[in-house]
Amino acid sequence: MNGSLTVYLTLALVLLVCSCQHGEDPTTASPEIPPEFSHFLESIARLQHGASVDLDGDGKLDASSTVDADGTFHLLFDADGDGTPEYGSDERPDGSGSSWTDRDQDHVREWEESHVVAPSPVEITFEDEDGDGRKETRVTEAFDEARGTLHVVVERDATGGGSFSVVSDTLTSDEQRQGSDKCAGFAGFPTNVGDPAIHVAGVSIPFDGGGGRCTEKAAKRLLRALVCALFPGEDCLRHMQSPFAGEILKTFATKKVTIGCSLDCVDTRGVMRARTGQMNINAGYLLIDDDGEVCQTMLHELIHWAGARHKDAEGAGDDETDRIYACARYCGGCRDDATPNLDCARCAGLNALAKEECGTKTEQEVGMSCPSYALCHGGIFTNRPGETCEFAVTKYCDDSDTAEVPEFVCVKDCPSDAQRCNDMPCESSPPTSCTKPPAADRTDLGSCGMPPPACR
Ligand SMILES: [Ca+2]
Ligand SMILES: [Ca+2]
Ligand SMILES: [Ca+2]
Ligand SMILES: [Ca+2]
Ligand SMILES: [Zn+2]
Repeated sequence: MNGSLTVYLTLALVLLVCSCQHGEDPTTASPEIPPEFSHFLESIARLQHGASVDLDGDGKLDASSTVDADGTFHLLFDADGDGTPEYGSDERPDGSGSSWTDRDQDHVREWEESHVVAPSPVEITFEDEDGDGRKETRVTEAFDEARGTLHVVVERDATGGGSFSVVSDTLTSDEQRQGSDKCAGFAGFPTNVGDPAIHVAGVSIPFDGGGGRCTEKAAKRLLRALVCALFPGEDCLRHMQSPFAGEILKTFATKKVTIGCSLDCVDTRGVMRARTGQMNINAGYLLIDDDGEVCQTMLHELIHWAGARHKDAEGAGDDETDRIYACARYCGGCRDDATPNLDCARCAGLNALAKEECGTKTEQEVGMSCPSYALCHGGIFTNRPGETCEFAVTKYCDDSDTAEVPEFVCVKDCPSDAQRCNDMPCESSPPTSCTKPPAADRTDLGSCGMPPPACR
């Protein structure tokens, strides 16, 4: 008991930053590491050996792990601390394994992933993309390590009969998927990855000495970004998108990554090679970007490290609007973010509770059918309901519909035989011979115009 406690404490301390060749005491926490983050790192160190931990220190356990005799690592992640996990993962020592998520805790999984490394790496993902409880999308990603290519086949089972048909089939370079399609992102990546280096959990940032290594200043900047991206970024992700958070947590507990500074692609801040654990950063951007930008770059690459890839054919993330970009911008500090509510809603995806907190707005739209009361009048005894009507529709900030029932506002057009008088005209209605004041337009940005939770 005492022995293992000592081992654990030593481990926890060694996991804190050490710039060992600079004469600093490696057992002293760097002042750049906030105490909450030290707690997070200690929790990860404990998870590596099998434990139940309270990652955010709110008094409720949120992650637990066990390690089998053969080294298989099992992780359960209960992001909201209510005792039911939303994410689970089994990772075998050979690098194969599987993960799942049940975002709404109804015991129906929305996302399941399994991966093997031999004879060549293949990852298969099933996902319920529309939240109807049925996983209709299957993505198969096959790596060819010799050629450095990634073959991605996206299939959909439209009818639910279990037969999948191919939606897209693309062959790209692995780097292209994970960040850059502009140039070879790993040219000049450091081959000497020894000390001096910053070590935080499985992350090492070798610095000074050239050869693609970061400068000490850049390394410390990246460490700050790492702290920012994981804490509170990881906390934000847990709330918004527990699959990303669970995968990052698993990856931190089971993998290593080395960060280099040799990326020199003009418009790319970072690239990630998840399977070999290499992240390459464009040091040029560190000179001009503020901390918020570096933070979101780091979180973006960590999401890739945890296995997520841009799913569109170009591998660019749909003009930087996909879930990876949205979550990295929103949870990565929410600074310099022109569209925080939109990013928040896109990051939340099918997580309706989190999406609601991003804000809602009202849009006035033409609806399917008018109410049955007779608001349009023609000749004597000709009283009819409207032909087309407008409704106030409550929407999320990404324009997706909420469950709220649209509210009738006004009659836009009356039937051809009842155009003498419109009792409740819209602002856009044609004039009638009796003059009624138009109903005020209900379009309102609502809480979509106010900062979402992570930006307050
Ligand atoms: Ca907790
Ligand atoms: Ca839970
Ligand atoms: Ca579910
Ligand atoms: Ca579905
Ligand atoms: Zn990316």
